[in-house]
Formats: sequence, structure tokens, C-alpha cells
Amino acid sequence: MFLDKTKIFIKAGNGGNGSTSFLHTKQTADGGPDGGDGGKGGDIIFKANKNLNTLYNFRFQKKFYAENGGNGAQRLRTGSNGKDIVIDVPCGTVLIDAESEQVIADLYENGMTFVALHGGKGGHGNAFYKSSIKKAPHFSQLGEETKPKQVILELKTIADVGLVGFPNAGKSTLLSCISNANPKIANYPFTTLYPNLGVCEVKGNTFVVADIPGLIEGASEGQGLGHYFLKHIERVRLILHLVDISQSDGRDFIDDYEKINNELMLYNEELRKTPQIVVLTKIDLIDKDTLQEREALFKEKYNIEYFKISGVTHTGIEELKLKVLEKLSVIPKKPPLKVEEYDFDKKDKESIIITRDDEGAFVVSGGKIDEFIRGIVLSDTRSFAYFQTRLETMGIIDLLKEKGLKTGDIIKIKDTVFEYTE
Ligand SMILES: Nc1nc2c(ncn2[C@@H]2O[C@H](COP(=O)(O)OP(=O)(O)OP(=O)(O)O)[C@@H](O)[C@H]2O)c(=O)[nH]1
Ligand SMILES: [Mg+2]
Repeated sequence: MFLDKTKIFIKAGNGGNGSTSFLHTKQTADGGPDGGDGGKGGDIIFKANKNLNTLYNFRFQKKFYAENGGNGAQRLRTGSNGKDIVIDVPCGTVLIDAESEQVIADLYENGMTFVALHGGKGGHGNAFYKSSIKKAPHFSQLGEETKPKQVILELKTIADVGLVGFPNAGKSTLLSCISNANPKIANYPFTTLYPNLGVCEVKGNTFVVADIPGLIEGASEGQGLGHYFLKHIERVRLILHLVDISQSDGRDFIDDYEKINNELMLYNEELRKTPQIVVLTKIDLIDKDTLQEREALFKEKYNIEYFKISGVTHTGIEELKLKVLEKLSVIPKKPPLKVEEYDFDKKDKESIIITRDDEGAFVVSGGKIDEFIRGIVLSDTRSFAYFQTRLETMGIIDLLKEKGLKTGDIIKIKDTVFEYTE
């Protein structure tokens, strides 16, 4: 099973809570605040791994949660940091924000990493708040909570050479002749159901070849599987265009050649600029005269260089490999996608959302509220007083009044429920 596009859920770890604690020893009955800070939550990191060729593993696992930070504790103990999660993806995986559909990263080269989500910050313990004015702060800060996000992974294979041609043209046969790949080969169209990669070695140099199957007339409009796979040709440096000159499937080889070229152009104008080598295949199946006649026809029509091979007798394979190596040595690699500056991990610190629940209570939520509530321990009476004052000064009470708040109404903010009095 080949998988080259999928959507997954990711969530960085929450920050651990700060601790409220006071030192009590035999010598010191009240030795001051000693609550430690919470630890940082784990990050979500993507990493390009050359040993992967598909996104297949994501069929089984679609949710990734990094570990939360540990809570702070007495005696100034800091909570442990949550473990990061490193998600391995094949080279050439493009990450897209599922909500905005913006590209956020292109993991182009082996070992490249991208921190998609940062873990939440740990909250400060009460020791942090100690000052000359506030000798015994009875509050600490909650850890920062992180939000889950959805990200689309799309694989745009990074190969040096792409093999294209009608089904049955002999692409997989050629791949098996020139590389370490071992694809299925059979005498019917659509034998290969997904792109295969192989590593080819010539004179101590290596290059990666991708077999792009399923191309037929109309592929660019969604016929067959070809359109689905064309994205894997976008980044190859050199296209080998295989044409069955023996016409063993009963079609005209010139017509085949034009149709495939047409599909490539229709898919992406840029592909017009990708250098191409024409490879006439299955020459062992026709006699010398027929071959010469057809070659003459091809030369007359296009006047371009071409190669002729047989994957069965191996005629022409070595020359072709050398030619590919020679061509690749002067064709630069295609650059990674240009990714615009985009803050995928943007923390919402501004929103205030007011809704009414089934019982008519006013429910206040949003990023600004989350941030504000982090610093308040509502069980502590001094903090609760501060909380009420801040509701006024932040303008939340005014916003609620605009929505019809009056004395006796219930307000819910996170886990806190209280009655409003003017
Ligand atoms: N005689 C001869 N047969 C060949 C040659 N190349 C491929 N074939 C045969 O042609 C058939 C199709 O070859 P494949 O390599 O599977 O073709 P493909 O282009 O990968 O086809 P799809 O995977 O269906 O797109 C198989 O039966 C091969 O054995 C060749 O040079 N000579
Ligand atoms: Mg094949």
C-alpha cells in the first residue's frame, strides 16, 4: 500500500504547573515560599528520513501527543520537561496547515528537522513571586496549555530521474535492470500501482530513479492513477520517457510519445523545462528493418537524440546509464519549495469569546482568558479578589454587560463558576 497524502493530529505537551508551597522545618516554622516551577511541555518535531519512501506508517498512527511538563514541587523542585516527539517522514514531505492550507515546511533533505509545535511553558512556582513587598505569595502559575492542530503531509518524492511512459512500456523492467529495486513486472497494463524508487550505481556515482506508473491519456484530468502520481515527477531533474517502439500493445509509438508529453505539459508547465531522454524500448521484439523504419520516422519528425534498449537482452542499458550520469552531472537539483514566513504555532493570546450555555450561564473563553487564568489560584482568597478586579479592568465585565449580563446571572470561566453581583 502506497500512501503519499494524509492528515494527522499533533499536540505539543502542556507546561507543568508551578507549585505553591512553604518551607517548614524544625528551625523555620514559616521559612518562606519554596514552590518550584513547572517543566516545559514536549515539542512536536518532524524529521526527514531517507529510509522511508511512503507515508504508509501514518495509516496506523494519526495522533501524536508530546508529553506534558511535570508540575513543580516543594523545596524549589522544578517539574521535568516533557519528552519531545520526533515524527519521521520520507525526504520530500511537504507539511501543510490543514486549516489555512498554507505550506509550512518542506522536509527536503535527509536529516532536516522542523519544530512544528513548541511545548507549553511551565508555570512559575510561588518562590518566583517572592519580593520585598510580597514575602509570602500564596499563588503560583498554571502551566501553559497547548492546542491540538491538524497537519497535512504530502509526499513529493525527491528522485534524480523519473521514468514515464504508457503502462506496459517497460518502466519497471528498466528500473530493475539499472537499480537495486525489485518491482513487479508483468505483461499487462497497470502492473505497478505506486511509484517505486531504486538506487542506480554507475562508476562509483549513485542516483535515485523513480518509476512513475499509471500515466495514460487524460491523466492530467484525473484519468487513471497517473494524475495522482504526477506530483512525484515535479522534483526530478531528468525524465526518461519510455516508448514501446515494438508497438506490442497495438498502439502507434509516435502517438504514445505525443500523448504522454501532452499529459506532462497539461499537468505542469514547469515540466516542459525538465530535460528528457527518449528511450525506445522492446527493440528485441521487432526485426532490424522495422526498427530502422520506425527510427527514421522518429528522427524525421523530432530530430532529437534518443536511446534504444531492450530490458530483456540488456541491449543499450549500459550506454543509457552512462548518458544519464553525464546529463545529471550538469543539471542542478531542484530547490525545495519556497515557504513563506508563517507562524503555524501561533499562540492565541488575544481572543475573548462569550457564549451562553443551555442553562443561560455566560461562558467566557479564548486565548486571552487562558493566559490570564494561568496566574490565578482561585481557591486563594487574595487571588480571587485580584481575579475579580482584573475582570473589570480587562473590560470583560463590560463585554458581558453588552451581552445582557445582570445581577444574579452565572458566569463560567474555565472551572470557575460564580454569580455576578453589581
Ligand atoms: N521483449 C521485451 N519485453 C519487455 C521489455 N521490457 C519490458 N518487457 C515486458 O513488457 C511487459 C511490461 O513490462 P513492465 O516493466 O512491467 O512495464 P511497466 O511500464 O512497468 O508497466 P506498468 O507497471 O503496467 O505501467 C512485461 O511482460 C515485460 O517483461 C523488453 O525490452 N523486451
Ligand atoms: Mg511497472
